[in-house]
Amino acid sequence: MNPDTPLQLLGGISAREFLRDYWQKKPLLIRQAIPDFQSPIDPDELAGLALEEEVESRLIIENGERPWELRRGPFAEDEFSKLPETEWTLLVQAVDQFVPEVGELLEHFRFLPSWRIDDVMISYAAPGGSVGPHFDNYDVFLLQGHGKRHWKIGQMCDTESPLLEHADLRILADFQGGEEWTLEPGDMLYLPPRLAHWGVAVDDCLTYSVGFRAPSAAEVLTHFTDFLSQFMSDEERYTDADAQPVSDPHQIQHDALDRLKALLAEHMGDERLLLTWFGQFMTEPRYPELVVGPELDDTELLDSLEQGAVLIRNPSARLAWSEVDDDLLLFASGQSRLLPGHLRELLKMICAADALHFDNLGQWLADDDGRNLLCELVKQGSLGFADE
Ligand SMILES: [Mn+2]
Repeated sequence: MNPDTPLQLLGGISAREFLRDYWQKKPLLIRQAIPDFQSPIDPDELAGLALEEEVESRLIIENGERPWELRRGPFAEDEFSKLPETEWTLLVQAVDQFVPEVGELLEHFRFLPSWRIDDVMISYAAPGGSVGPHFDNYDVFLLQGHGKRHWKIGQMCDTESPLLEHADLRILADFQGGEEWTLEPGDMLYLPPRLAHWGVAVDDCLTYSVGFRAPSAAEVLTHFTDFLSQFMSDEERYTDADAQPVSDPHQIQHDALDRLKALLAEHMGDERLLLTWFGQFMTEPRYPELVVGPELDDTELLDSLEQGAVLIRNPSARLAWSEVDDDLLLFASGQSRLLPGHLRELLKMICAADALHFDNLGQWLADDDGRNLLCELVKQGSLGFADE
């Protein structure tokens, strides 16, 4: 993709301009980001998903049993019929994993790394429905799917920003409204992290939130050091073979800190392990129980493909790749695999994985490493056979 091509999705600016001027910096309203957008899912289908055990859903009722009542799914069918006429919202997470047409929307966002994308949450709101003024720690693109929603943006927030007292929701006690817009189907609003926003349904409305993910600094440190510690022996310790006589035995001298810093730097600076950890961490699936595959061997895989089977990425799987020296690393749903450099084009195909079949896999099926990799990914559940 040429980063300088003007994109309709971004209101006619290029990916390069968007990243330079807006990404993580300031909001952008895009009228008709997806012209004539027809929501691939309707409110009834969304409510249907919220009945399912494996789907994460929430209901927020502004004037429920208490203000901003939160209920968690899965819901029973009759729960929806008992709701008031107005001022409630149903939120369903990761709809992209359950409805392929919703997953396809993510194709529009290929100018950003796929491992930064979290999920497509869809919310349905009755007239007047909202989840209150709030801020998120993530970037989000809010695409209007059906009906109209009125958005107000406010101030930049942080952990000090006062919130209403609520056990589960982070609703701002103080919203300093700025610009506001009414979004219609196909319109989209980009919001950077920590910008206060408040969207209220004008009529029955569906809003798609394409959410991004970024690990917190605390997560990076705790998870990476946990990962590193698996490779360390108990014998490797703080050492001070260079110690000098001390004048006061109770004082911790700064040379001790220097030795600690050297020990930390040696391990934290291991780029290969950092990359391995990061790729594994960023491809961990949201729902690992949905990434499981069948027992299969090379021959069975080859037979299936010869008979016309098509492999696609499991919508619950996450894939990414990188390079180390002359080798390649494939990250698949929290696992990593070191692979020979000649598989580069296959890795790219697998990660894009719209459809892998006998014809486009061609030579790779004759390559032992390639065939073996495909087989392992099917067994792991990251790739699966498309339904006929
Ligand atoms: Mn939000």
